[in-house]
Order: sequence, then C-alpha cells, then structure tokens
Amino acid sequence: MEFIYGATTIKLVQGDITKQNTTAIVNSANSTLLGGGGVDGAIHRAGGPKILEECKVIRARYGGCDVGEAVITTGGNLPSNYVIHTVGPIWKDGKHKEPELLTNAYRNSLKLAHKNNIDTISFPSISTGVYGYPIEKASIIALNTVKKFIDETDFKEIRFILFSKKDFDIYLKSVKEIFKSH
Ligand code: AR6
Repeated sequence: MEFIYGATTIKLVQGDITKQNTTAIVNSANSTLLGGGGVDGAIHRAGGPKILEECKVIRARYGGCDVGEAVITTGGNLPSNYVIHTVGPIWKDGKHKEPELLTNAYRNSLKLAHKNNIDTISFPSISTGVYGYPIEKASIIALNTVKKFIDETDFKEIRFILFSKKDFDIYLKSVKEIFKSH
C-alpha cells in the first residue's frame, strides 16, 4: 500500500526489513548497540560482522546509545547503504515518558538520515516486540512523527515494514486516521 503526502511517498509493506533497498533502514536496537533478538538480530545476521564492528567503535567512543537517540553505521552486506540504530522505550504503563521517547526515536532517526543526505528510509515497528509497546498506540506515534517531520523537511520515501499481517492491518487503520485527506 502506498500514497503520496506532499513530496513524500509513504509505503506500508508487510515483509522483512533486511530486504529493503531504501538508502537506509532503521534498527530497533538496545543501548549497548551490541545486538539482540528480533529485528536487531535479523539486521546483524543479514548485514554481517562489519555493522557490529562499527557499533563497537561508536560504543567505545560514546558509551552506546541512549533511549530516544540514534546513531548511524554502514549497511554491511545489506541492500541498504546505511543502518540507523535507534533505541525505543520499554513499555511500562505509558506514564514513564514512553510516548515522548518513542517520538524521539523516530524523529532523531529522521534527523540523522537528513543530516547524511539520505532521503529514502525503512522503519520497523519500534518497541512493539519484546519492548511491549502496544502497537496501536505506537503506530499513531510513528505516523504522526513522520508526518510532522515531512511537513518541515524534504524526504523522498518513507517505508514502514510490518512483519505480520496483523501489524500491517493496524498500521493501515492508523494511516487512514492520520492521513485522512490522502
Ligand atoms: N523485519 C521487520 N520487522 C521485524 C523483523 C524483520 N526482519 N523481525 C522482527 N520484526 P523487536 P523492540 C518486528 O522485538 O520491541 C532486540 O533484542 C517484530 O515483529 O525486534 O523494539 C533489541 O536488541 C516487531 O513488530 O524490537 C532490543 O533489546 C518489531 O519488529 C529489543 O529487542 C519490533 O520488535 C528491542 O525491542
């Protein structure tokens, strides 16, 4: 499913983020930057050891990546040239700054992409796996943050890669709410 908003093509794709040919893909990492399960594990497996080596250099220099922040490496063996590693919040009850921190994860990933002249990017559904963020709520934040960003900044294409049909359908419903007039 795809549509155009302003100068940006927005796509919802059910599939695997490691197969995407956007200039960058986003990894839902943890603060250590040393890899993990889920989408993080899949990206490091498909991208090969070079990505982890670069993450280790960043970790040695800056101590890792705080929740809501983002860092960039090359894409190793992936079709994308870059991986932007961000860290989403762990869901507790929604009263521990989870919405602000998830917003920051999306916005700082987009800002870092823009700073590196990247204008096509794929996002996974950050924090909605092992970190437990309810995906209906998370999808609204993801889409609103992207909408606000492209209202202010030129971006060619943004993809949301949903692993399951269920997640895809939830994003589809949220897209209809947030981008009503499109
Ligand atoms: N492509 C697209 N989406 C995927 C893929 C894939 N290959 N694999 C899983 N997903 P999760 P989180 C979906 O748990 O909740 C890691 O261990 C998955 O179905 O990967 O942000 C990190 O190191 C879900 O919808 O990430 C952190 O410790 C979404 O990606 C922690 O998990 C996110 O699920 C981060 O937790």
